[in-house]
Amino acid sequence: MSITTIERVRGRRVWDSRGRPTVEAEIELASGTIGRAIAPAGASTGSGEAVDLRDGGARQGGYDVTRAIANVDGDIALILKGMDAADQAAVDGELIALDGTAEKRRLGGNAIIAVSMAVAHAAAAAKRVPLWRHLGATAPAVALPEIQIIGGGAHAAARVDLQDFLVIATGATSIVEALDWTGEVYRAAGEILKQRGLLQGVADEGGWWPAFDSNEAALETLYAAIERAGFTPGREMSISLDIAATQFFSDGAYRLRRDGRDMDAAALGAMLQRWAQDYRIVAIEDPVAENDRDGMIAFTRAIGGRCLVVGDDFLVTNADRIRAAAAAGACNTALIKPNQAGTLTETRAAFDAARAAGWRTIVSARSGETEDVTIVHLAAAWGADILKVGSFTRGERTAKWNESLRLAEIQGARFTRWRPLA
Ligand code: 2PG
Ligand code: MG
Repeated sequence: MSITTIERVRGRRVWDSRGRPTVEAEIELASGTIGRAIAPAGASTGSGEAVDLRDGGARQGGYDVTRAIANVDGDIALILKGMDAADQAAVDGELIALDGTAEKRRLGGNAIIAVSMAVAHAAAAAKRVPLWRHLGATAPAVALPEIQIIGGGAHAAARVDLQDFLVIATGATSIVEALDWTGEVYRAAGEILKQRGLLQGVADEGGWWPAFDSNEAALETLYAAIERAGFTPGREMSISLDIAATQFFSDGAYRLRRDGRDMDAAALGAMLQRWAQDYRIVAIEDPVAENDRDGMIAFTRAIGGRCLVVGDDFLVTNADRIRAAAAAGACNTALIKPNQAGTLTETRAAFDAARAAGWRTIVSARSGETEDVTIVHLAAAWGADILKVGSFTRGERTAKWNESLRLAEIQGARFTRWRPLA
């Protein structure tokens, strides 16, 4: 027995930023050290993701997680007791084998990812090192933030069809500067929306939720907000978009309700290309529906090296899918969400596959989040290019940005600046 031998595993029912129950896993080691982690949850989920196991029925709108918690307390606790928390690959291998399904539908991806991450936290605590160091880095690499200013799609009752209107501080030389500038743009956007009488509230991830007449009006407003804050779009502060196109794809067409238009992939792609040029957009996520492989290849080819083409629902943090997409020329950037993969080991494999393909990497939170900051440490340990965590407000978001600020103060820390593709 060593200080990192797992003594006890238990689940706790805690709450997320949408007011829904979620799974916290707690691992106690022989040394008495404890590690905890909480599963996040998506709203615009890809069909290939690890399954988020919910109770169904009437309680908590069907979102309760008592079955997932019971799996942590039962089968998972039984199999992990006595294992070494420092051997993440072995722990994750057992979790995958115990579940036995490709989608982690038996134990629940939410139960498994919470346990997988909590094991890493426990091992780090036993070694008395921060998580980023336990994960193998000698100094943290603080990722460039990608921050939502305006929310739409599934996160804002489809008030606009597109899901995220974000900014990336492409001219920033430090995390402090990147967050300062984002704060100015967030405030400027709020002022513009208030003046125009468009403000309604905030979307699921904390971005402004306005009443725009069209999707492009949201883009124009964000462009204006960057200028009002004293920056040049495409220079210091640039726009990025998460189209989340699966959400408005039905019966063979992309249906932009806000614009009163139905489009095919080619027309949608042509519109996005025009926007990319007119609004100096530097990254576009899920520009086509999750199963539209040909559309993704065509879009990636057409936009060339001018823009990050990010696969989220299209890749679902799956190493095999990333390799296949890279071979086919679809996407040039992977969104990395641990709960899509289900274990830390599989998340790392997806990250490595993206790197091996010469792609950029974006470690990402979900729309349903908590105070858990594990992803900030993953990004810092692995050297992700970008960290995407929703907006600039609300505690579950600021928990991550503030942790980034702390990591940046550590001796030897580096900030990952924007690098254009070509
Ligand atoms: C996304 C995420 C975060 P969700 O689509 O990238 O913005 O949303 O967690 O709902 O999938
Ligand atoms: Mg997305």
